[in-house]
Amino acid sequence: MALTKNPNVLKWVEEMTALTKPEKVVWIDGSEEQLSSLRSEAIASGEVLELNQEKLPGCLYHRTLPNDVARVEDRTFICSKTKEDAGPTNNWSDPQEMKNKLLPLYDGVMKGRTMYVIPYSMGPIGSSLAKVGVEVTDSIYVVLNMEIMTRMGVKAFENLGDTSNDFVRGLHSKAQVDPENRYIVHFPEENTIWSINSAYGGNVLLGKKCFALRIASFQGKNEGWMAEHMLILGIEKPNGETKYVCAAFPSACGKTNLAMLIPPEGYKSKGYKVWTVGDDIAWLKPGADGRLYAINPENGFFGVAPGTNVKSNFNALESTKKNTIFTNVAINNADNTVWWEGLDKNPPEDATEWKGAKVNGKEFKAEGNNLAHPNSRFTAPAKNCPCISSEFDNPAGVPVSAFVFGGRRAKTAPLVYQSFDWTHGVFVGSSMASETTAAAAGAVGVVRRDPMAMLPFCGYNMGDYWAHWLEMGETLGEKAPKIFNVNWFRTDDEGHFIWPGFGDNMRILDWIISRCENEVEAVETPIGYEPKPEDIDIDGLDDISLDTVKDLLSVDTALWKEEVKGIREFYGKFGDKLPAKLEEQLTSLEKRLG
Ligand code: GTP
Ligand code: SPV
Ligand code: MN
Repeated sequence: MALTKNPNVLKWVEEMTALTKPEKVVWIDGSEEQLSSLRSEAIASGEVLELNQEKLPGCLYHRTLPNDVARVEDRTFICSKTKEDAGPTNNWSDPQEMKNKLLPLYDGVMKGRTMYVIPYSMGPIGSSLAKVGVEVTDSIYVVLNMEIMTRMGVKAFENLGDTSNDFVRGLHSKAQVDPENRYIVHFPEENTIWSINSAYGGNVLLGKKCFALRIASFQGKNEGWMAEHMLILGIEKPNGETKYVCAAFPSACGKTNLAMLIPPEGYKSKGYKVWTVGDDIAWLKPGADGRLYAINPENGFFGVAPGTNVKSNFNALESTKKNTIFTNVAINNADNTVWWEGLDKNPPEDATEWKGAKVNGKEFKAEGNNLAHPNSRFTAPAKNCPCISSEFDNPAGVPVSAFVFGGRRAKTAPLVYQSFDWTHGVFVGSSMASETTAAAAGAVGVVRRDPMAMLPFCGYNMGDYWAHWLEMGETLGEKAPKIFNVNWFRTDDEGHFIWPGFGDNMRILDWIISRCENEVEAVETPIGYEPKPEDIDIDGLDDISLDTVKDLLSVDTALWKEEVKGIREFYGKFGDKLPAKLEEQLTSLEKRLG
């Protein structure tokens, strides 16, 4: 039975039903009763497996097809009216042409299947920053994930009201999971997303990257706010004050880890605490006091499993102990629990690897194979997280003191630096680069420009996006967050990471907060303000000396001159969409480098 009287929703769901021709339509109300029966149905059909219910209560396992394990950037489209509106960094197709291509694929695709109608809110119900979406899908796995990742069910319709047309329409069908006909398509002017032939998270949980970044970034430009690929964390100081930081790192470059970090002993004993508001996406809007406020539109974590362990990310691991869905990790058959690379040093002997083959895990690994896919993930409720912020559900969001950009750079970028001002900070974000990871299909480890970590997620022309950032700076004026850049991934000559990272990144956050409070001086370099090496607290770090810090902060002029060339080439793609202020910033950087 329909859960709303809203005629706009009803009309659209009717259209989608007529198109996909499901045997049955089920409206998802969000009740435990309905969810529990869907879980049983998915377990009975083998779509998900039930894990050890004593050790992992409420936890499920899911395996996707080997050809469907990550986002597919080459099959992701922004179908704005004109190619120029999508810009040089997005795949574009004329909206009508794309529809003509996809309509035959959707025609009757749900015959014999059930169509689930999922109402959901991105952001706390009742928040003026929150927005409603409706996703129709033929996958129970999607329903169960959306339950964790969003505020799902009839309460979202109550928030929408009986007449509003302000909701994002998401159509998903796994169809035949055919990679040749896989499309992830956005129509920003129509608040519409069409996804077909995939069952992997980022391609099918349409509230996440598709809505909360690609569609929302476009809405934000038009409505005076921002949707960013950023974690949100609070640093509580010994005096009880909490300062909020948002950080944008590309996929699989450390957002979840930083968002949940546990401070080193020295900081803990002084009384520092870190609280998680979000680990992937931030929606930001100026508040009544003129400062920028952030909400996390999500309600759970879709986190990278490999590398997560008690030491690297205790809080993420704790979050996955109940009511979590694991996708493409390995199963330890001895006790029907999960395992992934980096969980511990003991791969299970009796294992099922991520593709489903039973193997001797120790031998399998000795032969150089991965038991879990490098982009295997957990979907965990935010409320499971031991360090979840008390502000997580605050409809007003949290005031942001600093923005931090960062990526994986073996050499060029130093451990940390601060931009000279907002405009220079926008330049720093716009010229970010990082090595690619397993989060998207394609080569791993290739350095590419990834402005603001939004290259795969900006729903309109990136030149206009930078202009929007510059305008936001003008609106916020003196109250704008300070902008920084970090790099946890500098390597030595043997390719080992020099900086210990993880919890020790607190030492860098400390400097960042101190700069925001004008509590510490900095050194002016050609690329920005850097810490005096002695201002980075390395107390308790065995392998890091003052000289290592100096080395991590060094700026290699020759490399940076190459960097300038790379940025100029990248900027060249944008033609007259490139804001003049960014061009000026590049010229000034070149001059400063001499
Ligand atoms: P998405 O969910 O794809 O957006 O990724 P993310 O940015 O949240 O990345 P995540 O925190 O899951 O980290 C991805 C990988 O980076 C994991 O394998 C981590 O172990 C590794 N990593 C995270 N933080 C650090 C760090 O400070 N130093 C080093 N060397 N590795 C890190
Ligand atoms: C990312 O790739 O940045 C993710 C995972 O956070 S996905 O939901 O697949 O986009
Ligand atoms: Mn992400």
